Amino acid sequence: MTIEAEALADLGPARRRALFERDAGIDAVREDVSDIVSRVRTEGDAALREFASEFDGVEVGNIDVTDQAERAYDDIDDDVREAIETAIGNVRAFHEAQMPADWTETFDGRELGRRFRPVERVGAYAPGGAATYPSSVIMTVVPAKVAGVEQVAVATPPAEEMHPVTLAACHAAGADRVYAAGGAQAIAALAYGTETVDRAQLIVGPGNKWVTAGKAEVRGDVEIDFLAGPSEICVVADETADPDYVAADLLAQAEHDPNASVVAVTDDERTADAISAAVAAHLDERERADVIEAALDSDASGVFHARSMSEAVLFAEEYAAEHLSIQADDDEAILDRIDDAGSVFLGPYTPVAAGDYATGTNHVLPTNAGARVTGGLSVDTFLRASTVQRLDRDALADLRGTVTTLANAEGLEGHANSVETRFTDEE
Ligand code: HSO
Ligand code: ZN
Repeated sequence: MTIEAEALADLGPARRRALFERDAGIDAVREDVSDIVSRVRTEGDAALREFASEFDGVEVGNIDVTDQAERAYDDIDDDVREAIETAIGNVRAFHEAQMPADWTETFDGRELGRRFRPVERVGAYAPGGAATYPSSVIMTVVPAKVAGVEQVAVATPPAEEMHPVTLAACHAAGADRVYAAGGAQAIAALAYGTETVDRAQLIVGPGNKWVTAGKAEVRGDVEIDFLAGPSEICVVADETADPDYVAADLLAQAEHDPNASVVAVTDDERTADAISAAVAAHLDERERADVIEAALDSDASGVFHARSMSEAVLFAEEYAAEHLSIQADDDEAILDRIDDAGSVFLGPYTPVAAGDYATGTNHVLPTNAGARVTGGLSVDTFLRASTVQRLDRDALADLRGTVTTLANAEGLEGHANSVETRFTDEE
């Protein structure tokens, strides 16, 4: 198949909607997911086993597979263990650098501060099945541990034999529990608890449309990070970009999921044609060509040429990609004009795959234009901030009139009195 380059100016409203209001199939499964969640909520482990048999074709023995993780770590190939440790080291360093410090500031007898404390129990989802994601274990567990979370549980789909590298990554990253549970049923188990699965206070991690719809369903009863659905990439390129590099990056993210959305936009028509040709030329070389082809076929994917870099930049801003790759001469000037992006990859030697595994940045990022309102997973996800204050008598006297006036304006005389009573000996 070929993916023809298209002019941005020719896109109709339906196509623009498909590109800018991506739903990645989530709406279509909401009803089924709602049933799955309520079954797990009422039937616990029995429902988890039944869904494992129905959806994963696996008769699950132990749902808690924590004890397999250490063995898997010892048994995997040395080069895989080393790669896991290198990735963990880089992710840990980047997230340690983000840790906020408690602070207090005193002025005019008013002491004000903020202190950060970790959430206690976190559930992390690591996709499995069509593709397995030990790297997602690293991206969720390591930041949680850096933030100081005591109990981190990983849920990952069951299999006749659990994926050894995922299990090894759980051990290396410091997961406290590992559950063989996948899909919306795993999210429900983490949200409400079962006989085996401990209830989490916060659920994080990426997933397919079932997992993402599951997180949307339980949100409210439990905290979630954000909706991190099928992968997306937007490459902004100029005529200096190497079309083969751009095509390789599009094909890479497309192999995640038939619902992945991959776009490239350039101000140069010849570059757009060259990227399209490179995509067509290399598609068949990829092992997961069938998944890639489905993603490329979607109305939410495409290669576009704009009449100017400004038009290309506007497109990228509106698209609000999970991954924004800028392969252009003046990449920083382009980046200066784009606010909405989950994670940004600058220059020809920064493929998104480098951040997926090893630069140290987090790969759990908002999709479906969530980047308009939130960033990706970070230590902040796992911390809550309390504010702290102390006033001396003079400082309260300074605020006395303000508080009393506003309290009375709200008809809350008791609030006013709680201040006034501290000054009665003066009158
Ligand atoms: N690109 C995915 C993360 C991933 N890639 C995991 C490879 N493995 C979502 O950011
Ligand atoms: Zn990826």
